[in-house]
Amino acid sequence: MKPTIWHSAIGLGAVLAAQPLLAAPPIPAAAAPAPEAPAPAASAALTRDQVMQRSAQEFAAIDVNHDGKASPAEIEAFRRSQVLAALRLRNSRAFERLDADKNGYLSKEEFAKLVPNDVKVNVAPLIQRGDRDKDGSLSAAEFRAVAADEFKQRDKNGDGVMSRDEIGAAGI
Ligand SMILES: [Ca+2]
Ligand SMILES: [Ca+2]
Ligand SMILES: [Ca+2]
Repeated sequence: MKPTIWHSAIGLGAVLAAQPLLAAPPIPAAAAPAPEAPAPAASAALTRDQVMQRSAQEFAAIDVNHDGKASPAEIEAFRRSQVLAALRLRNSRAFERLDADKNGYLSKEEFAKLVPNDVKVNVAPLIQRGDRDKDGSLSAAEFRAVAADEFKQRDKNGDGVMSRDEIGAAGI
C-alpha cells in the first residue's frame, strides 16, 4: 500500500521547498507526514472529496489557536514541521540504504537528526493567492478555495479524480 504523493497547496509547497540533505531518490509518498486521512489502499488516485477532506483536516491542523484563520505564522509553522519531518524520514531511509553492513557507527536516530534545526519557508505566495478578503490570513473558506483550485488545475481531464499520472504531472 502506497500513500499518495499529492499534497495540498500547503503541503506541496513544503515538499518543493525541502532541500534534500543527502542525494537520495525522490521522496517516496510516505515522506510527507500525513497525520490526516490515510491514503486509499487500492489506488494512489484522489477524488475531489478526498482532496477537500484532506484540506479541511490540514486547515484544522494549521489553525492552532482555533480562531478560524490560518495566519501566515501558523502556516509557516505547519510547513516547517512538514519539511523537517520529510527530511528526517528521508535521512532515515538513506541510513537504511547506507548501513548495509549494520555496523552502526551512527544510530538511525542520530542520522535522522542530521537535518537543519530550522528551514526557511515562504508562505507569502500562498497567502497572496488565497487571501480574497485581504485580511492577511486564510479563512477556512479561503483555504478550501485554494485546495479546490489546486485540484481543478491538476485534474487535467476533468473527471473529478486526480490520477497518478495527473499527480505525477505536477513534477513532484
Ligand atoms: Ca489561527
Ligand atoms: Ca483572508
Ligand atoms: Ca483526472
